[in-house]
Amino acid sequence: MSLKRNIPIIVLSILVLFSVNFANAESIPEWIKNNALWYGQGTISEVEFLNTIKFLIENDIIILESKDASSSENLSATIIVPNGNSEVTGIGFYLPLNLEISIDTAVTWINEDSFSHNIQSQDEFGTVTDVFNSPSLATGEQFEFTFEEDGIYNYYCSFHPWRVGLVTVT
Ligand SMILES: [Cu+2]
Repeated sequence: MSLKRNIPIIVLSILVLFSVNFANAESIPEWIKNNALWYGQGTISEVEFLNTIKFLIENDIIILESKDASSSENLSATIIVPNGNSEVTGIGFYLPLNLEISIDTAVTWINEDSFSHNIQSQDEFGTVTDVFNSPSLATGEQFEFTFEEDGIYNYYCSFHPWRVGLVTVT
């Protein structure tokens, strides 16, 4: 297996796995530009070429930021309380009815109904718990809660107790 043939794949992988910030291109030393040229011409070895990339990373000329680290800081999801949510007829389910999220996701309920609602966590027997409890939310108001532990969370609206929803955290 030729490392040289795989260099473009390796470099592409770095670009995919990380968001790469190239600092000022003028900060790239001349000898590195030459190394890239020489590597393309086969004058220097693969190891020497990789060392130039290593140099760029170690000297913060190529700045790698892990996408995993940056995206886990702002996980978020939304549950809509839609028009018709107050009615007992079966329309107006929470959207989505069962929200599936990862730990540390901030969930925002948005009341888009013309009636006020609240969001009250419940145990599996329907008893209100103090995990998350919103005040009364008028039309357009919202409530946010961040789920820090896995589990299946039931909730309902105390004004319209037939209206139940689920958040599944894994
Ligand atoms: Cu309600």
